[in-house]
Amino acid sequence: MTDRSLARGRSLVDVVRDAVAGGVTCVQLREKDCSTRDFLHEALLLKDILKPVGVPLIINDRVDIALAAGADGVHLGQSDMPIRYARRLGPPEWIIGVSAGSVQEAVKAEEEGADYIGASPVFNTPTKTDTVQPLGLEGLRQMRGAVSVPLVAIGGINTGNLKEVIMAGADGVAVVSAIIATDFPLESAMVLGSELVASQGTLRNKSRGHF
Ligand code: TZP
Ligand code: MG
Repeated sequence: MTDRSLARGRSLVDVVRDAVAGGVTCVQLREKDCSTRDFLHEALLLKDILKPVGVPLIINDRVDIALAAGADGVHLGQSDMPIRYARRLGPPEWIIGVSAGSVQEAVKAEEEGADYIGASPVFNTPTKTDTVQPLGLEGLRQMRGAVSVPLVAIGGINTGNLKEVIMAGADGVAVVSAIIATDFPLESAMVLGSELVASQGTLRNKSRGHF
């Protein structure tokens, strides 16, 4: 997930290129303070670098921008367009994700056909302060038990807590500051990626009863 204000003057294209070189598998363009025209422009720039390498581009909040830019999908919050209307507008293959801050919201999003759920926020984070009460690991575990679509954990995730987030049932993580606000986004993405793979390995061994 992007946030220009944390990119320390570097262009989003540069940071995203580095993040992808470091192993990021999906990019969500998140713009809160820019015009529609600038948002679209940024989406088109990112699409140009992501399409050739097969990394999906998801647009946060805005179905219109996602459509206009030919993005791979849209991420909807609880006050954005309801998923069935977004489905009606977008191509059938669109990836539509929904943020859920509670088990009820997650169950509803799954029933409505979300392709993945953003478990949001897992921890408190200075990157987004207008959030509901964080789920914590226990809330994430409960959400995991209630839905079967992929759960992407969001909010305050870094190399120090990624493992426990995966152990609590997240299929993946979405980060802003842990990549974009660092000195070396490429290396940060690599470290997060290897931590993710290692955590998934631990989880597999655990579920096979190896320890
Ligand atoms: N939604 C819930 S928390 C959050 C969003 C977009 C921000 C996550 O940012 P960070 O820096 O990874 O905590
Ligand atoms: Mg939103």
